Formats: sequence, structure tokens, C-alpha cells
Amino acid sequence: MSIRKTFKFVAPAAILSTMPVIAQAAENLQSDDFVGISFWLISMALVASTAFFFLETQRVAAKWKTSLVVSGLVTLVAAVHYFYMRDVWIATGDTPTVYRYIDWLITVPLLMIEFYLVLRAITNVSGGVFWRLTIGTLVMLIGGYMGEAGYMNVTLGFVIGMVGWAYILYEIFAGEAGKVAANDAPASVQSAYSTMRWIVTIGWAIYPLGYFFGYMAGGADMASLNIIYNLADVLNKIAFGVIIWNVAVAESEAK
Ligand SMILES: *C/C=C(C)/C=C/C=C(C)/C=C/C1=C(C)CCCC1(C)C
Repeated sequence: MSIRKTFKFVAPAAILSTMPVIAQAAENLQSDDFVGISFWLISMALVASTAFFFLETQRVAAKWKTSLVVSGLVTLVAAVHYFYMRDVWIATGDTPTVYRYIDWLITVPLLMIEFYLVLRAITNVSGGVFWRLTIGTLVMLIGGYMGEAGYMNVTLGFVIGMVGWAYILYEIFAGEAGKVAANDAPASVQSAYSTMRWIVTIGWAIYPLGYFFGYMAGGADMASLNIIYNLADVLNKIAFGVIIWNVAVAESEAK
């Protein structure tokens, strides 16, 4: 048989052979498993948001396109992690912590870059803003991971993580980024910037609270904790992207 003919038979067989695996995940989802359902809903919302952000790059001025691409990358990376987390939860009922941290390690620096990109679209900002936000992010996540995974005392990991987060908050409120936004940004960008930093303050607080109740205050109910994390991601990833999309459209049409 020629290679082409062989391929004709092998390809459909290979695709069919994966079907039971795909179907199995759906089969195992029970209609009263609200955590599993929330994983499903949010993974689909993340897929839809990705398509939306990427397609809308067509609509905005050139200098805003990168911000929308980065928003789409955040929801894309999160969507793929949600597929895995959903399966782990449905199959085992376990909390897929390691997937969350890998997701955070990629998406949180991308979210931080958004502050830099939004300011750069309107004025000159130094690369220092970018680096300080990246360093704050790494300290926050590596501290949290070491504590959560048992490489470090749980409380020490938490404290290091909090220091990283505090550094980020300082930069966006009172540091160079905050000053640039207050002095040089047009009204629409100022209001978007201000909503973005309140998301980083209040929306992000959910994760250290989860850590605190889950590991330091005697353990939390994992089902509730996962639902809370999942809802937090809707705010911190999808809504955050929508705010940027909104200001990008407004600023593109104003010119
Ligand atoms: C899309 C995912 C996001 C925005 C995840 C954010 C995660 C955090 C803000 C985690 C923060 C933590 C601390 C501030 C203290 C130590 C433990 C962490 C890592 C949970």
C-alpha cells in the first residue's frame, strides 16, 4: 500500500480511537458536580474570549493591537489549563494545584505586561516598569509555590508571596507606573488603568485568601475553594481583558 493510502486508513482510525477518551470526560461529569460544571463553563468562556480578543485586533488602532493579543494569550493559556484541571477534578475529585501554578506562571506576567503596554500606547514609559512588575510577579508566585508544594515552610512561602504582591501594588499605585498614569494619560485610559489596578488589589486577593484558609487556617473545603478560584479567574482574566478591549476601542475611535 502507498503511504498516502495507508494514511487514509490510519488517520480516521487514529481520530476514532481518541473518541472514547473525549467522550469519557463528558460521561463522568455528574449533573450535580457544580465544581466540574464550573470548570466546563469557564473553559468554554475562556475559549470564546480568546477568539473575541484575537478577532477584535482587526478593529483597533495599531498601537493597541499588542494589548489585545496579550489578553487573548492569557485566556488561551488559561483555557488549555482549564481543560486539564477539569479532567483531573472530574476523574479524581482532587484539586489540580500544580496546573494552577503553571497557568499563573505564564498568565500573571502577561497580565502585568498589560499595565506596561497600556501606558506605552499613550506615552513613553521606561523598561524599568516592565522589569519591576515581572520581578514582583516571580517573587509572589515562587514563594507561594514553594510553600504550597512543601519545599518551604507554609507561612514563610506565604510571607514571601505577599511581599511580591505588595511590591506590584506599590509600583502600579505609587511607583513610576502609577505616576505616569496619573500625569500623562487621557481620561479614558486613566479610568481603565484605575479599574485594572483595583482588580489586581481586590480580585487578586482571592488567591492568597485561598492559600491562607487552605493551608494555614486548618484547611478549607476544596470544592468551594475551586469554585472561588474559578470565578476569580473570570474577573481577573476575562473581565480584565474586556476593560483593555474597551479602552482600546474608545481610544482608537477617538482619533
Ligand atoms: C489568572 C490568574 C491570576 C491573576 C493569579 C493570581 C495569583 C495570585 C495573585 C497569587 C498570590 C499569592 C500571594 C499573594 C501570597 C502567596 C500565595 C499566592 C501565590 C497564592
